[in-house]
Amino acid sequence: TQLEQALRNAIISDSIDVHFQPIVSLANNMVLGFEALARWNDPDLGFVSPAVFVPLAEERGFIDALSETLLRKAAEAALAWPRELFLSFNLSSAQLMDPGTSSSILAILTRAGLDPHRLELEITETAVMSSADTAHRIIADLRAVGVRISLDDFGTGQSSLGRLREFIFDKVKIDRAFVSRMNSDRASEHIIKAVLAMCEGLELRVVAEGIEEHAEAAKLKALGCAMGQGYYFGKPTDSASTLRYLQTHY
Ligand code: G
Ligand code: G
Ligand code: MN
Ligand code: NA
Repeated sequence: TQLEQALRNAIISDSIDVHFQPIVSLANNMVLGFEALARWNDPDLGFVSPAVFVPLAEERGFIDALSETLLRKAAEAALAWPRELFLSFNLSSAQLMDPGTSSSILAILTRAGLDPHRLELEITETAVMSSADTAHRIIADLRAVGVRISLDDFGTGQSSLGRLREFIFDKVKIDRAFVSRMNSDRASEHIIKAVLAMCEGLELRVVAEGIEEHAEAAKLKALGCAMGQGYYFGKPTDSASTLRYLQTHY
C-alpha cells in the first residue's frame, strides 16, 4: 500500500522523529525523566500517528528497524540533557516475541553510551501475554543490567492483577482514562486509591498519566501518587524544545 511504502521510505531515510514528554515528581514538580514518543510527518501524507504506523511496522516486519532508529535517537537526545534523567521508551508486542530484542537494545545503548540504569521500557499487559516465555526472558535479561520495566496503560484492556505478582515490573502507569474521570466520578477516584495502596505494598512506583489540569495534579499528590505525566506538565516536544524546557524547569 501507499502508507506501507511511505513508512519504508521514512525508516530508510531516517525521517521519523522522536519527541519527549516530561514525567515529574508530584511532590515538588521536579522533572524526573521523559517518555519518548515517535512522530512522523510525511511530506505527502502529513502527520501519521504512531497508533497507526507502529502496528503497521509490526505487521510488515520492520518494527525492529523502526525501533532501533527511534531508540538510538532517543538515547542520543537523553545524553544531551543537563541531568541524568530517565528515558522511558515504548516497546511493542512484536518486540517482546523476538528473542533478539534484549541484545539489540543493549547494543544500541552501548553504541550511544547511555547507562542502562537510565532506560525504562514501557510495555502493556497484552504484550507480555502474547509470548509469555520469550517476553519474560527478555525482561529478565534487561533488568539484570539495570533497565527498568513499566507496565503501561494500567487498568485498561486485558489487565490482570495476577501479572503484578510475577515481580517483573518496577513501575505502573495508571491509564489516563482514570485520571480524566477522577474529579467527576467517585468510582475512578476509588480505583486510583486502590491502585496506589496495592502498588505501595508491592513496592511498585506509580505514574499517573494524562494529567491535564491543576486539580488533577493536586488530588493525585494528596492521594500520595509519586509521579505524574500529561499536558498540564508538558506536551511531547522535539529534542531542541525539550532542552529549552529543561532550562526553565527543575
Ligand atoms: O504518541 P501518542 O502520542 O499518539 O501515541 C500513540 C500510541 O503510540 C501510544 O500507545 C504510544 O505508546 C505508541 N507509541 C508512540 N511512540 C512509540 C514508539 O516509539 N514505539 C512504540 N512501540 N510505540 C509507540
Ligand atoms: O499508550 P501510551 O501511554 O504510551 O501513550 C501515551 C499517549 O498519551 C500519547 O499519545 C501521548 O501523546 C498522549 N498523552 C500524553 N499526555 C496526555 C494528556 O495529558 N492528555 C491526553 N489526552 N493525551 C496525552
Ligand atoms: Mn507509554
Ligand atoms: Na500509557
